[in-house]
Amino acid sequence: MKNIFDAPFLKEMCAVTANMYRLGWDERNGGNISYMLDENEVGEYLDLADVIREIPTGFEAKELIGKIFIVTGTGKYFKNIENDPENNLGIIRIARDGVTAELLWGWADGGQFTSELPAHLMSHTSRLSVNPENRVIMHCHPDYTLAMTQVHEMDERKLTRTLWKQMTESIVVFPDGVGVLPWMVCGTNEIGEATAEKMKRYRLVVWTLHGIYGAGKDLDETFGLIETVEKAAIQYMLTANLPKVNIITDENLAALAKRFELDYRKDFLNL
Ligand code: 2HA
Ligand code: ZN
Repeated sequence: MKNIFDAPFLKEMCAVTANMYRLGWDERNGGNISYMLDENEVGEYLDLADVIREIPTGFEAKELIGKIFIVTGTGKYFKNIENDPENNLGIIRIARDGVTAELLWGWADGGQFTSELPAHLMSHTSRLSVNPENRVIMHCHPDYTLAMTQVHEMDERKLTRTLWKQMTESIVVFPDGVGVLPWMVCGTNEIGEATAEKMKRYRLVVWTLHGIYGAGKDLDETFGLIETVEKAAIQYMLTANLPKVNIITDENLAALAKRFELDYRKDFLNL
């Protein structure tokens, strides 16, 4: 059996969470990630028959039975993952009953998965139904995206248009736009269901006055989506109070869509 601390997926989780912490996206215990792993790859590092603990998830995830995820822990700090992954991360498999998580590794101090596990597992199910390649759900609290939810109308069409118009790359990176949820209590099945519903159409969902959810095929892609929204939000917050001299028009956006052959939300443009 290979050493789990050498596993590329574990190293990637350590690197991405350290990076997110340093960007200020994950203060204290803020943020959470779940990353679906390949069973054969995990089998090189762990005995898949050795279940350390069984933890109820509080809801049924039928479509994910047998799937294995590496997940951040509840109450754990992104700041600490890189130096102590075994207490701050866990590897779980959704058991045959669909409502139990089997702990295969991690949370050595008795911890468990993020309180947002319902939002994550429901979002995985949604994304897999539209893209079988999806493996990552990532949640964090980036400053400017969060600030924008205080001052910008939280309407999907209006928010997406504003983000697209902040910089040329926006529509290229998220042509599908951003979904929006109103303020809701977090850590509940309700916000999980609402997020997952949005995830059928969007890879990005902004939670008003809370943060953002991203979905993608790997950690890099998902991080890149959130990073691009945050960059556009920075542009907006730096310039919202200033008279605009130069702007990206709807015609400019349509020209970008043509050049990059984007499958984009045409109904979000006024043409
Ligand atoms: O994990 O970010 O939404 C802490 C949170 C809850
Ligand atoms: Zn949060």
